[in-house]
Amino acid sequence: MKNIDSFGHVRGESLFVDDIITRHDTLFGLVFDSPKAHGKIIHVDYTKAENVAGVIKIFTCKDILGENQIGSIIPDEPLWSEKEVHFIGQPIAFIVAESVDIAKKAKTLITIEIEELPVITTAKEAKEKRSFINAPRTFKMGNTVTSFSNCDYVVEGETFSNGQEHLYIETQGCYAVPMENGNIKITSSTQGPTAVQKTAAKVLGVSMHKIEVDVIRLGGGFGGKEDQATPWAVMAAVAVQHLKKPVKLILDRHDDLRMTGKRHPYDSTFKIGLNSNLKIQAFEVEFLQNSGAATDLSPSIAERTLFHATNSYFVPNVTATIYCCKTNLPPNTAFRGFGGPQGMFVMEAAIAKAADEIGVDKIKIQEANLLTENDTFHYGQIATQVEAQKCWLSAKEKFELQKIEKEVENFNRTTSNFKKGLSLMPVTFGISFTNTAMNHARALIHIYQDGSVGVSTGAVEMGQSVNTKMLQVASKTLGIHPSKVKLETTNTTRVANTSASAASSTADLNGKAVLKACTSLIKRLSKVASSNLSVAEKSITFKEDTVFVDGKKSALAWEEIVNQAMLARVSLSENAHYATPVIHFDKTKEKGHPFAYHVYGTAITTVTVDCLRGTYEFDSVKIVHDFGKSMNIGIDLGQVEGALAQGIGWMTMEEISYNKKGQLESNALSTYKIPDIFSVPKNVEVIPLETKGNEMAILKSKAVGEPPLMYGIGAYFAIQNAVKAFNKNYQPKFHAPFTPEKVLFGLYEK
Ligand code: LUZ
Ligand code: MOS
Repeated sequence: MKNIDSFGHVRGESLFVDDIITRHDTLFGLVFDSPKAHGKIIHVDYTKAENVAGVIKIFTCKDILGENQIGSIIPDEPLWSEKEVHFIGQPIAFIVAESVDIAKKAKTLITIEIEELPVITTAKEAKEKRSFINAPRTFKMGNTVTSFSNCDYVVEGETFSNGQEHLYIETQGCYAVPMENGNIKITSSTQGPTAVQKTAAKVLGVSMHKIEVDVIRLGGGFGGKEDQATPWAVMAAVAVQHLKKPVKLILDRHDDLRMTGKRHPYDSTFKIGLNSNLKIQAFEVEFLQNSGAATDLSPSIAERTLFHATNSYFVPNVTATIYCCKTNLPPNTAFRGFGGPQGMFVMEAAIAKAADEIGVDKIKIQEANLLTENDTFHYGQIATQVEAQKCWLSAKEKFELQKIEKEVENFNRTTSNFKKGLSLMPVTFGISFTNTAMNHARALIHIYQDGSVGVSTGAVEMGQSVNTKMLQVASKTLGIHPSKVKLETTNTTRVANTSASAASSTADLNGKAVLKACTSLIKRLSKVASSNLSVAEKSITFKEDTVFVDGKKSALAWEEIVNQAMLARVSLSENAHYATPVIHFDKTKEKGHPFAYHVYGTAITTVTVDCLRGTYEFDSVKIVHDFGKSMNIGIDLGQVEGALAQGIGWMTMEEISYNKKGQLESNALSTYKIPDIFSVPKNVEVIPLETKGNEMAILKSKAVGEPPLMYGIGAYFAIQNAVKAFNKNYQPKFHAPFTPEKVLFGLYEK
């Protein structure tokens, strides 16, 4: 089945926040933000700006009737700065005017005096100055110290992975409208409708029921709208509370790039110990996460880094520590993979360095240490239904790895100005919010009396096609044609207390709730059909828009049974709640069973490096991926391809740059390069792993949003191998992204 948004998207008919037809009295907002990365606000003069014709009001912290606080995990982030600023782009005030142009003009007339304080931009610097968000955390299994002394090889090193801009096509935005009795309706481009509702209520000083949040769909989220869609919606809501007029705020691209946080850069150090049989005995790693100026989701992201510190490998002795380092950058935030990719990059670097020092192929070490059934993860979970080796071995076999290796060897022997590099990248990714309490969702289903169906869930559609999957679950469970099912907007008045659409878990959590609600409805309708047809209830099933008895089609159509239920005064609506069973985690011991299941896969990447220019092209990425029993292979393949391109972008070309003053230098698409159609691999092949699927996944179709991003890490090591093939003296830097400039330096370093 096609994504149900396909037609609307290509015809330009799909609605995003900025497409909503606005009320005639709508006002427009613009954020006034800090020009300095750290300092005390001495004075701000708004008078000239306020006098511009068409400026209605400039809001500051003084206008907040509730709390000036938007921090979700730790309350350390004001909506509008009061006395200090902590990053360039930090909101200080909110100009509301009759048009965006008027607001822009007013903004240029605001003058601000700031007494500057020292600026920290890197995690290393923050650690030296002991500038942290919270206490460090350590996950531990076995004893690395004693284990290292028994190892045949012990290798140490350090790595850096840079941040990443989300670059959703639709920038952050919202439209807030006053309703009656002081209620406010906010249409927001958020992954977390409840986060917006809760924070708006807190800042406005009203109850949550006063705030309705509606989400139609997002033009991309990637984690950038899990927490960071909230401030804009709340600003507009504060203005509505005072002005009693609708207020729209859409960030332009420059404002969005400057003011929002990104994927966290990480500085890491590792120590890995192996035996002569290439088995990894011990792994120690210290991650310095550049968290930015406020907590945001950083501690949760740090937690996922620790969970994925050993990627797809079994390591009996592990000590993994992370520091959330407070710097003067915009608060860094969720980004597809949520700290997992940063952790896995270090593990892959450690194995690559060990391979170099031992003098074996990295692939040999990887293969010798892949997870197997009943291995214990360092966080206590026992690995079951493990597909790590199966993915790896079938990738090797189906894509004829030996042949690829020969081709690369031959090419490199016979060509001098170009070199090829090859890498294998296994991925193991845990599915569930690492915070157990967040793993729940609800669905509200109405069967209308004509037999058509409306489905509301807590899932936010952001291009990942979750609505299509929800529709498939409903249509399959009710046994009716997909055209009879409509997905409603995501709205806090219909489905409350939602977790953000995140953690690759949205289809599982909300899908299970849809399944439960539809199953209850079918039970009710079966009862009606059983008395109508005078047959036993359990002989009844629903298929092909018809009631079936003992597997045979009856004359009773879906519409007819719905109508009869209506006449019999049977409820045609159902609300169901799903909470993932089994999972738990004890933070005092850092042990438990946090994930419903894991997703596995292996990617084989080959690249050709132009050794005169330092540029490169990816010949192919060949993947065996564990989809479980995919419920929609077209959509799932799309997720793999998109995630792969995004992962390759992070590892090779997307280079975020802040100067020493905390100013974003890569502040436009002319200085920040993301993969385009010319830079994605020429050939991407994905073979679904043959497997039974997992009961905890919706219809046994495994979560697919984030795991394939980490195949992109293979791109880094493929390039590294090509550079090594050209320059035997090259010392790997493990410093991502591996841009053409860095490749060129590598090719010619002595
Ligand atoms: N968001 C979150 C996530 O709040 N918790 C998670 O564990 C998570 N994992 C991946 C992506 N977003
Ligand atoms: Mo996320 S990184 O919003 O799943």
